[in-house]
Amino acid sequence: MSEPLAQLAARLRDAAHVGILTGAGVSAESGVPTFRDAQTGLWAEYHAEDLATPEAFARDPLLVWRWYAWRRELVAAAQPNAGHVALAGLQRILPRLSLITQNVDGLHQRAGSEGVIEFHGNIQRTVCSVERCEVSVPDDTPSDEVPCCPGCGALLRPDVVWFGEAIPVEALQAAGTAASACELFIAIGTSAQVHPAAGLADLAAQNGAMLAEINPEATPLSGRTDYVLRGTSAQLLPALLQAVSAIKK
Ligand code: BV8
Repeated sequence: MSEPLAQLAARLRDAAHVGILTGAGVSAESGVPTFRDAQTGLWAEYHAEDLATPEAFARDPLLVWRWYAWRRELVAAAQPNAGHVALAGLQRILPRLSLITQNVDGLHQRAGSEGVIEFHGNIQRTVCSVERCEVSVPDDTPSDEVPCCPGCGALLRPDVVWFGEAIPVEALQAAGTAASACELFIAIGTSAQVHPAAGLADLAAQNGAMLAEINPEATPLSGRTDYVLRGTSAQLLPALLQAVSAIKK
């Protein structure tokens, strides 16, 4: 076991409240491409940041709708990986673990994590683009049409936060409360470039929390962390769970 992993495990075991922020890297080993990965196939010519915006949807709703339909299928076929499962295991043995995710794939919930704070929404939910109420997509929706809200007739859209859109108030408040109250905040699989999610680590530190990062690569957060575990979440999180479980309180 590496020294930093043993130290982080000991810190986890002693913490009354742990805050976790996950990013696309945690779902990478489930086959869900990260935002920094190049898109594949027919989406290769597009950048995610250019499609995940209200302007893109207004300009070409069918293109954006099809991109999300492709991602929904990819996510539905994906399975939680060992990293997702280990995080659910840590939540079960620690006094309090608040999980904030930037991911919209629902894999943490499918792995058994509870009370997941979906900071950027969830791709499996579809809402009216005007009323924002959840709507189920009619099965007989033609593939060359964006379905419309049965209530008001407006276009339907994925229940995710696009660039330039505000984080849902409940998620923003819950994440802010957790980050401010935790003693240890761990950023896992995130490039720490998307705000305001990336600011949660600083909020935690300003309130006295120790910071840790689990990522194969350095990020803008790395220099401000107390613990750094360089590697993938599917390898390091099970090892961390095992190390924490081995420490008798
Ligand atoms: C807002 C849902 C205001 C959609 C997403 C301050 C400074 C700079 C910019 C801004 C700022 N404030 C606001 C902005 C603008 C913008 C922003 O941050 N832009 C960035 C690009 C500079 N932010 C916004 O627009 C936000 N809204 O601020 O609104 C407002 C307020 C009031 C009223 C109106 C408006 C909204 C941002 C949310 C955007 N939506 N997702 C969808 O998914 O389609 S964000 C999207 O990006 C995903 O959620 C994804 O999670 C995220 C990308 O970040 P990461 O998760 O970190 O993923 P990434 O690919 O970047 O990195 C992967 C990491 O994993 C890497 O580090 C890699 O090394 C690592 N990794 C790889 N493999 C593994 C691994 N780690 C572990 N294990 C592995 N195996």
